[in-house]
This record gives sequence, structure tokens and C-alpha cells, in this order.
Amino acid sequence: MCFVAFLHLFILCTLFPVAECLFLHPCNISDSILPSYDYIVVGGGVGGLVVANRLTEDRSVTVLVLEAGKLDFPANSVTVPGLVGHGWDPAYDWNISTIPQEFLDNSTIPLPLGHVVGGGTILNGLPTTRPGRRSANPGWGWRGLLPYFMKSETFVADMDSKVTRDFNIQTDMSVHGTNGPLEVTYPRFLYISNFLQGVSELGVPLLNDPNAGVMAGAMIVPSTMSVQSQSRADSRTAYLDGAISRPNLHLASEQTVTRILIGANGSAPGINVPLFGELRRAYGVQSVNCIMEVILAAGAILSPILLQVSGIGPALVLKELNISVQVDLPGVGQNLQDHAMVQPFYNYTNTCLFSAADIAGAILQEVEDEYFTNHTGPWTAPLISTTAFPSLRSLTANWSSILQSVSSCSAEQHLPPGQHPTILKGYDQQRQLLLQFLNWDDVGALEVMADSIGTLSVSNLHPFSRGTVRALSADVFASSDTVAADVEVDPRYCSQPEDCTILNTTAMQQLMPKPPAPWDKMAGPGPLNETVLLDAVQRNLRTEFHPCGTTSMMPFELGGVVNPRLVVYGTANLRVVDGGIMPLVPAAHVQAAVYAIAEKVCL
Ligand SMILES: Cc1cc2nc3c(=O)[nH]c(=O)nc-3n(C[C@H](O)[C@H](O)[C@H](O)COP(=O)(O)OP(=O)(O)OC[C@H]3O[C@@H](n4cnc5c(N)ncnc54)[C@H](O)[C@@H]3O)c2cc1C
Ligand SMILES: *[C@@H]1O[C@H](CO)[C@@H](O)[C@H](O)[C@H]1NC(C)=O
Ligand SMILES: *[C@@H]1O[C@H](CO)[C@@H](O)[C@H](O)[C@H]1NC(C)=O
Ligand SMILES: *[C@@H]1O[C@H](CO)[C@@H](O)[C@H](O)[C@H]1NC(C)=O
Ligand SMILES: *[C@@H]1O[C@H](CO)[C@@H](O)[C@H](O)[C@H]1NC(C)=O
Ligand SMILES: *[C@@H]1O[C@H](CO)[C@@H](O)[C@H](O)[C@H]1NC(C)=O
Ligand SMILES: *[C@@H]1O[C@H](CO)[C@@H](O)[C@H](O)[C@H]1NC(C)=O
Ligand SMILES: *[C@@H]1O[C@H](CO)[C@@H](O)[C@H](O)[C@H]1NC(C)=O
Ligand SMILES: *[C@@H]1O[C@H](CO)[C@@H](O)[C@H](O)[C@H]1NC(C)=O
Ligand SMILES: *[C@@H]1O[C@H](CO)[C@@H](O)[C@H](O)[C@H]1NC(C)=O
Ligand SMILES: CC(=O)N[C@H]1CO[C@H](CO)[C@@H](O)[C@@H]1O
Repeated sequence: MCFVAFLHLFILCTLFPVAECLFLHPCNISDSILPSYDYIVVGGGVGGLVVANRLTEDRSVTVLVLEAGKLDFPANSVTVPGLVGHGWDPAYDWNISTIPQEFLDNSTIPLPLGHVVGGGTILNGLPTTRPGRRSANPGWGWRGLLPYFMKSETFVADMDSKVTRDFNIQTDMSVHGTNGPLEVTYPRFLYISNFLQGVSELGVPLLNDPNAGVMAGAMIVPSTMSVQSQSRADSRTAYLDGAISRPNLHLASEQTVTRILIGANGSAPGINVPLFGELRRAYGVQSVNCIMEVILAAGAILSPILLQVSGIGPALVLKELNISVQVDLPGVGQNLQDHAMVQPFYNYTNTCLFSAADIAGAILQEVEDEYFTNHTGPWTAPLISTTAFPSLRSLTANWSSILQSVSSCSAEQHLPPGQHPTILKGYDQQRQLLLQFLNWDDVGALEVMADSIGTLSVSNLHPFSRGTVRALSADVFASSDTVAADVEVDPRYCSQPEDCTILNTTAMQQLMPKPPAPWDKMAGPGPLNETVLLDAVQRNLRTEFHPCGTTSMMPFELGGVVNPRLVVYGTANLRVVDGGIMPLVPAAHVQAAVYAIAEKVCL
């Protein structure tokens, strides 16, 4: 295999001058790659491609991006917003599932993760929402990230006034960028539904611009898509394709990094890490060296795995795998959070409205022609454009007893056994924050999404449950066929039971009284049957694809993994730049935050 050839033959290569930016194809990589680069970026998803782009703006800096997946072939299934949710090339997914979820019905849940240049943004749903003003770490909250949200995007809202009025869209351009690589806009076609009106009757406020700092309310969300062609905008089209002529940027696809090489000591100019005994130095991966830094951007699930197999993680886990401990860092792979989602929860009752489910036969041909000829019509609309983030107070009169019930458990009651004291302390603080957030009426507790097919799904935005990610072998990445088997992902969905009961609230009942099976069992006379409903939630729970927290930016004493410069504790020059560094999953779709984090760290 070409991949093996790279690993073994590269060592024989001599130094070639960097002549042009290269997509280093696996079959000729050994001719083109340099023996060392200033920066090696592991993973070509959001974090990796943003960092690679910004670093190579300085033409004297050489960067190599190593991405396990292929370059995507720009198939309609990737580019056409109207086809989002219709599946993708299986080669673009790591095929990882959770272990049996014991707090649900013991089933395993597929956790799609991008395995392709562009990472998750080749598979994702396009809606882009920023976390609101109430988010956490100093310097990394709303105000700290706003310049980088703006730097990353070119925002265009060019709809006629009737559309903006009907859909309650009013963009606040003072918080949007007009010059960034990532195009963000509203699709030219929006499905009409009664959703906004319905939730507003329940007392949920309508938001004009969901990305202006307050996320609690109902809204039409913008999408990452090209204004002109109305096709997917992703981290590859935004941050890589435009940098293609830079001679100092190399990207090698189909190169799975098996471990980061870590040496005894070192320090790098300009990077402050707290004293941690003798610092470790990342000096390369496989047979390529780096002079300055290794940037780990393999995503919230695989970055902690790579750290563990490279000797950075909880010492007990590493010792079980016979991995020599470089840094005993208990937080690596802990604190896993995700938005747990139940879908489809309820269908619209009004079947007269046109929905994406009606696109078939002759209409399909028309829709397709219109999309490719004029870049207008239903195919410009992604699966989700309409969503609400109601606060807990606006959802249920019972909100204070739900919070009371969570705060009356001890912090560790629902965590896995045998936690390191720093993890317990960190979780305790997170829980206090979450209880505060859920108390406020400008923070969303649930997301209710109305999709273009006419179904609603519900997800839990501020979960109390915490899971883990663990390598089961020191050679996880040695053969790409067995990666999924050697990775243990346990989100422990609903290990704090209120995470499931919050998904089932009085307001949900009001929103749509005639749910499909299996919820229709309760649709008889008299009060709804709580057991059936909770059981249905537990059997139908899925991921909203927002894992994070596994390499948290938190103090070491609280179970953190990286400092505010995203440098891994105990190392001089190894940073993590991806969704895993967010200590709390934001009450938003997460891609906007990952783009902004990667823009910010480049300073
Ligand atoms: C199906 C799906 C739907 C989503 N929907 C939305 C949405 O609608 N809105 C939204 O805001 N967000 C959505 N997201 C989330 C969003 O796409 C992610 O948050 C974002 O991509 C995370 O960026 P990242 O840099 O952390 O990791 P990723 O984008 O996942 O990039 C990590 C990259 O590292 C590579 N990699 C991993 N291990 C190795 C290795 N050992 N060697 C080499 N390369 C490696 C991977 O192949 C991948 O390309 C969705 C995600 C998925 C998967
Ligand atoms: C490497 O191979 C790819 C695919 O065959 C080709 O497009 C590219 O030009 C080659 N690069 C070099 C430097 O030979
Ligand atoms: C996932 O599975 C599909 C089909 O079984 C396969 O084609 C694909 O290569 C797999 N992806 C990875 C990363 O192993
Ligand atoms: C899940 O499995 C555990 C252990 O096998 C068992 O005790 C439990 O009853 C199962 N739960 C469900 C809902 O099936
Ligand atoms: C670790 O090493 C010991 C002793 O060499 C061996 O018995 C054990 O099987 C190894 N464990 C793993 C997971 O490789
Ligand atoms: C494209 O738009 C033009 C002008 O509105 C219209 O006449 C034409 O029918 C459209 N084409 C398709 C294929 O929808
Ligand atoms: C209110 O919430 C508490 C705690 O979750 C729960 O025990 C109780 O049954 C709820 N009451 C109603 C009426 O839903
Ligand atoms: C679920 O919601 C129903 C309807 O509002 C309510 O009667 C029931 O108590 C809730 N169940 C749980 C477990 O919270
Ligand atoms: C709800 O919508 C789904 C998806 O379109 C469909 O499969 C299901 O039959 C619908 N259920 C009802 C009760 O209309
Ligand atoms: C709820 O409904 C199920 C199925 O109809 C039934 O088996 C169960 O006893 C009911 N539970 C309660 C508390 O009414
Ligand atoms: C083993 C090792 O890498 N030692 C290095 C520690 O740091 C000093 C100063 O940078 C180097 O000279 C050693 O080689």
C-alpha cells in the first residue's frame, strides 16, 4: 500500500526544495515531502486547515498537514445543501460507534466523524450558530472570540424584504465579517412552516440574528454555503483551496498519523506553559520532523486517542497498554460531552405545506434543473434552517425542581468510578456553571429543530452527563481497518438522568400533540404516560454530532489538558486546536466556535 510505502521509504529521501503547494498523493508522496517542516498539523479538518492557512500566510514558514482521509470528490451528495442528510460516501466516515450505552437501552450509537480533507465540515448539516454571551473561559468567551468569528466569515444576507419580514430575519452586520474565507449566508429557498409562530406562542422569543450574542429563542439559522453557487462551504473550500498556490504549504492526504514523537525536554520561544517539571518536546510524527510545533487537530474523539498512544494521558490507562508515560495527564479523554438528540420526535400536523419529502418524480427533475441552472429553489435549502433554543424556564414550569434534583446529587454520583481528584474538582465547577446557565432565561436548554422534511427533533444543549474516550491498543492507528475496534468511546448519555427527562417536558407536549410511533402510544385520553415516553427517548437517542471536552482548556488542577494558548500541559510545543478543547459543549451548533478558536490561536 502507498501508505506503507510512505512510512518505510520516506527515510531514504533527500531534501527537495519546496516548489509549489502540493496535494501529496499517497503514490508520490515520498518524492515530494520534506524531511522537516516548521509545523506539522495532524488532521485536515476545521482546526487543522485554518491553522495551516494562517501560518503559511508568512511565506518563510513551512507547514505539513497530514490527513488520514482522501480529498473529497465534489459529488452532489457533498455540495448540494438539499441533499444534506441523504448519506455520504462511507469512506468519509471513521465508522466509529459508542460502546453500549447503559443509561439508555444498551445499544451502541454510531458517531459519524469526518475522515476526509475538510473533516466534519464535508459531512455536516451546514447550519452555523455561535455560542451566546454567557460562555465560559476568560478571553475565550463571546467578546474574546467575536473578532475571530468575524475574521473567519464573509457574511451575506441578500434577501428581499418580504422574505426577511416573513422569516423574521434582520442581520446585525456589526457582528459579522465581510472579508473572511468562509461564506455564510441564508439559502435562497426557505420552507414555510408554522414553527416560528408556534414556538413564539409558547413564549419563546423570536431572534432576528441568532449570531449576535443571544441564542435563547427561535430563528432561521444561516448556513455555511457559497452565496453565488448556493453549494456547501467547508473548511477545505474556505481555507485550503485558496491557499493552494503557496509553496510553503504541503498537504498529504491518506496519511494516518500513528503517534506523535515526543522527546525528553525542551522549550519553545514565545510559548508559555506552566512549570510542569521537565517539559516534553514534540519533535515530529513518523519520519517527518518538525522544528517549531506539532499541532494536533484530529478532532474531539481522535486527538485524545493520539495523545494517549503518544504517552500523554492518564498514567493508569497508558500503563495498561504498555505505553511509556511521557506526561501523566489525567484529563486526556475525560469530560466527553455531546448534544444528545432524539429524532424524529414529532411531525407537523399540517400536511398541506410543501416539504422536502414532496420532492420526487417530476418535481425532483424540476428542482434539480432549477438548482443547477439558476442556483435557486428547494435544493438550496439544507435539512435544517429553522430552529429554536428555548430556555429551561420557557419550556417547563417544573424547571426549578429539575435543577434542584440535579444539585441534590453529589458531583461524582453519576461519574464513572475511580476518577482522578482533579477531574472530580473540574466537574464540580462545571456543574455549578451549568446550574447557573440553566437558571437564566437567555441561555438555551434544548434545541428544537424543524427540518425540511417536516419532522422535529430535540437535543439537549447543556448536558450534565460526562463520558470518556480511551485507546484500547498502543497501535490504534497502525492499520486503518481496525481503528474503530481499538477506540472506546463512551459518552454515557443520560448517566445524569435529568439529561433524558429534560428532553421530555411539558412544552414539548404542547408543541405537537400528535407524535409518530412509538410516541403515539401515549396519545390516548388522559395524561401522557411517563414511562413509555422516557423509554422512547432512551431507545431513540442519537448524537447531534457535537462531541467536545476531551482535551479541555482548563487549569490542570481541574482536569484540564491545554492552557489558554492551547499548549498541552507538560509539553513545550504541542498544541491541540480542535473541538476537543472546549471545556463545555456550547449551546449552539459547534462549527462556528471551532473556526473561531483556530483563528484565535494563530495570533
Ligand atoms: C455528520 C455531522 C454533522 C454535523 N452537523 C453540524 C452542523 O450542522 N452544524 C455545525 O455547526 N456543526 C456540525 N457538525 C460538527 C462540525 O462539523 C465539527 O464540530 C467540526 O468539523 C469539528 O472540527 P475539528 O477540527 O474539531 O475536527 P474535524 O473537522 O473532525 O477534523 C479532524 C480531522 O482529523 C483527521 N484525523 C483524525 N485522526 C487522524 C490521524 N490519526 N491521522 C491523520 N488525520 C487524522 C480526520 O480524518 C479529520 O479530517 C457536524 C459533524 C458531523 C460529523
Ligand atoms: C502527485 O500525484 C498526483 C496524483 O497523481 C498529481 O496530481 C500530482 O501532480 C503529483 N505531484 C507531484 C509533485 O508529482
Ligand atoms: C467505513 O466503512 C465503509 C464501508 O464498510 C468503508 O468503505 C470505509 O472505508 C470505512 N472507513 C474507514 C475510515 O475505515
Ligand atoms: C443493560 O445491560 C446491563 C448489564 O448487562 C443490564 O444490567 C441492564 O439491565 C441493561 N439495561 C437495559 C435497559 O437493557
Ligand atoms: C504489556 O506487557 C506485558 C509484559 O510484557 C504483557 O504481558 C502484556 O500482555 C502487555 N499488554 C499489552 C496490552 O500489550
Ligand atoms: C431560471 O430562471 C429564469 C428566470 O427567472 C427562468 O425563466 C427559468 O425558467 C429558470 N430555469 C429553471 C431551470 O428553473
Ligand atoms: C418535576 O421535576 C422533578 C425532578 O426532575 C420530577 O421528579 C417531577 O416528577 C417533575 N414533575 C412534573 C409534574 O413533571
Ligand atoms: C414527560 O412529559 C410528560 C408530558 O409533559 C409528563 O407528563 C411526564 O411527567 C414527563 N416524564 C418525565 C420522566 O419527565
Ligand atoms: C412522520 O414523518 C416520518 C418521516 O417523514 C414518517 O416516516 C412517519 O410516517 C411520519 N409519522 C406520522 C405519524 O405522520
Ligand atoms: C404506561 O403505558 C404502558 C404501555 O401502555 C404500560 O405498560 C404501563 O403500565 C403504563 N405505566 C403507567 C405508569 O401508567
Ligand atoms: C534528550 C534531549 O532532548 N535533551 C535536550 C534538552 O534540552 C537541551 C536544551 O534545549 C538540549 O540541548 C538537549 O539535547
